[in-house]
Amino acid sequence: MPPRKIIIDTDPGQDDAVAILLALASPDEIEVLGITAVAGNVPLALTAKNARIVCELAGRTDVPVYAGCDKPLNRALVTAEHVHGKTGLDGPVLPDPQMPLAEGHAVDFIIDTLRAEEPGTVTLCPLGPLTNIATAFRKAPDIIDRVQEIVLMGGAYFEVGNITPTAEFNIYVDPEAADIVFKSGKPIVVMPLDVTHKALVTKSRNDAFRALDSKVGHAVAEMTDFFERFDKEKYGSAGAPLHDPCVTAYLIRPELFSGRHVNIEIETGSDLTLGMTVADWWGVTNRAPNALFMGEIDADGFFTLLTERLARL
Ligand SMILES: [Ca+2]
Repeated sequence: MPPRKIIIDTDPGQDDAVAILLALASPDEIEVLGITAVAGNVPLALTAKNARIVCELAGRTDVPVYAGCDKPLNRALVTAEHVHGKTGLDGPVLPDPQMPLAEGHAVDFIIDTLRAEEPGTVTLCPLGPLTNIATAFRKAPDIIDRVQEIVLMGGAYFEVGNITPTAEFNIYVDPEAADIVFKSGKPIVVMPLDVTHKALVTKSRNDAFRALDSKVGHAVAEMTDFFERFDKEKYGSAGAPLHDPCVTAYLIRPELFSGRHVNIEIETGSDLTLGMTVADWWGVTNRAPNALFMGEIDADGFFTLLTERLARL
């Protein structure tokens, strides 16, 4: 099997960084055609910079990084410095990137790539608000049919919300974009908080990153050290949830995850529940399933995979 071609759409973010590192460490399974930055955890200038910092950390300055949309489709940007720190990548001290941004807009890169590659061979991996993806779908509807699959981190059902009582951050920031993506008719795999809150970096798991005793191992350990302060205080959990790496881990070892094919609709109207992913988990409507919504993860298997792959960088 040739490696699966993907575009990573991202708002790094410490957990985005780990997701990207896992992909770049797995060339037998994953070919990263490019990385597209979007505004989310921090503003676009920082996410576009952080994506390049991560590529340089991995020694992969050949991967093009494009800057995309700097604000949601219809709304003001909401950011999450309270979780990720003011740079978005607080924790390790990493040098400013030397590699330049690729020329052109991320949305045009997504469109051009899908038009250039064989239909059904490119998977989109959104790790942030869905603004870039929705903008590409609106600007060039012909590319939707050419997408192989969308594997994204976002939403929640049993865990409900982390930025409001009922909404997960990525979907909340740009609910109109999420609505476009979930109505696209493409196969979608969703890694919601229900899964990612089970992917916790405990002390022993973080010690395993540090024990790699490499630049990448230390950087990841220091990122999760920073990241976990927020979650420990807020949820009393054992460590930081590694949200976004669930997406890239799924591409390598899908059997680590299980879920249900259900209908997902995005709340775009209510002020109270804006950005809620209304998942018909119990099949109580006749709305057609439009996503594989994950519910369980083999967390030990996930961290074993992650540590083994990060050791290759
Ligand atoms: Ca993210």
